[in-house]
Parts: sequence; C-alpha cells; structure tokens
Amino acid sequence: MKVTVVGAGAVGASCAEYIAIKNFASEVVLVDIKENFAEGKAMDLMQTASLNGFDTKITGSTNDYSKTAGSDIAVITSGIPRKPGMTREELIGINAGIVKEVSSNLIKHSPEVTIIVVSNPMDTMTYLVHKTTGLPKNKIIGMGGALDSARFKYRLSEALGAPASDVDGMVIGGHSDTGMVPLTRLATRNSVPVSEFISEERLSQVAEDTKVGGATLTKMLGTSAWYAPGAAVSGLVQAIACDQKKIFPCSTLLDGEYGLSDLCIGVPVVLGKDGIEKIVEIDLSDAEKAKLQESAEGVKKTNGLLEL
Ligand code: PYR
Repeated sequence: MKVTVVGAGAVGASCAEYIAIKNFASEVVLVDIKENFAEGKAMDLMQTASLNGFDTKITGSTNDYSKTAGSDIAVITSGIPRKPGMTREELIGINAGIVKEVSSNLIKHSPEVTIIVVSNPMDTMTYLVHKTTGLPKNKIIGMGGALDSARFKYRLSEALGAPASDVDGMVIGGHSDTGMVPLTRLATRNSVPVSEFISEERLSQVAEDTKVGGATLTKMLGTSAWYAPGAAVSGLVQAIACDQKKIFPCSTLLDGEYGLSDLCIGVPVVLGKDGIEKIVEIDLSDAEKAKLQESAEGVKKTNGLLEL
C-alpha cells in the first residue's frame, strides 16, 4: 500500500504521521514545492519510527511526481490555508489552479489512484477534480465530514460531560461555516439519544460551535488546524487501504441522491478498497432536508466561480 500526500505543511505532515503510526501502509511519499521541505519532514518523521514503533517508509520529494508512481491512494492538502477572518471559499482563486495541476501530475504517474481532497474550499475542489481528471467517481473523495463529525463529537462530549468515545454523531452538508448540517437528532451517547441528557437549547449551541469549529481554531492559531484534519484523513486512508467498509460522511459527486445532482457535498458513504463503495441515503427530517438543500445551494454558488 503506497500513499502519497501532496503538501508537506502541517496538515499533510500530521496526516503522514498518523498513517505511519497506524502502521498499515508500506510507504508514504510526501511531496512539496518548497525545496527540501518534504524531504526534511520525511526524515524527521522517520526518526520517530523506532520511538513510535512503525515500519512505514516515509520519503520526501520536491515536486518530483515520478517518486509517487504506483500510489494506491493520494491525499491533496496543497494550497493556501485560511487566515483568521477568512472563509474557506475565499481560497478558491489560488487553490483551484494548484489542485488541478497536482491531480493531473498524480494521475500521470498513478492512473489507478484514489484521490482524497483536503484543500479548501474542499467540496468545490473535489468537484474540480471530477471535472478535470476523468477518474471514476468512486475514486474521488472529499475530506470534510469526518473532521466536522469529530468536532461535533468533541462538542457533544463537552456538553454531556462524557468521553468522546462514548458519543456518536454525524455532520453532513458542505464543509463550510454555514453549510455544515450536524445531525443532532441522530446523535447518541452509547445508543441513547443525546436529547435524553441535554436540552434542545444546549444541543443547538453544540451544533453552532461545531459549524465554526475550524474558524474558532484559525482565530486561536493564526492559521487553520492540523491535528484533527490529519487524523480524519488518516481514518479515510485506512478504511480504503484495509477495505474496512466503514461509514464516513465524505464529499462525493451526487447524481440524484438526496434529491441533489451535479455537485460534491458531504453525505454518508461506505469506504472500502474501491473507494466510495456506496452512498448511504438516510431518512432525513424535513428540516434536515431543507438545511442540506440550502447547503447545496451554497456549494453550487462556489462551484460557479470555477473556470471550467
Ligand atoms: C478545517 O480545519 O476545518 C479545515 O478545513 C482544514
């Protein structure tokens, strides 16, 4: 199992680190445009191998995609991250060109690759990869919902005074401050609906805090977050690499599912060796359907800014 991670910044490097620590991939190639940067990150990470007990070989490359040849999975984290006060949508001008070039370079050397898109605005960048690469739709996956759901579970665990491992919940919709749809109705603490423990008002606050989870951290850190994004990507990579058939909310091209088409947006999918093996259509309430519809309109508006 060979995995390429393009962009050796904080998100890419933490993604490589989590993949290595989970010890399921034989090789991770980090790629960056900055001279020696990916090589340096790879060397630093390899010096943790004996400490963290992994066998994954991590190498770095300064924009030489021949080193990525034969990758099974590639993660695109390249592009600029947002600064405090910026929306993810504002990054489109610079990141669209980068994502287009990176995906074309990846496919040139690994025609069978499955691509996971992390660069923002993520749903639109995932759509761009569909429009420009010709890869089958099961092989193009946008990472947003897994991260947003982890942030939802964190906020739920805070509100419930329970460990996050005791909590389950999912966020669908676009990966944006206004587009996320935390499914509070379906959230549980060890199979018990969370509404048994906290008020509707508290649950609404949890949902609002979840939606601005990335923006809150960007304000605190001066740039966007990396640990939870890296861990979320590593979970998707592992599900595909190990054919786990796990359900994650991911951005995928919809063709009538949830009454939506011609856009990529976060919905539950089954991830296995073939990438997105199934889109899971859950029975949403009318209010949830309306929120997803509104979110889709926002994503389509951003897609409209692409020069295709
Ligand atoms: C986030 O932290 O939400 C990103 O989009 C990277």
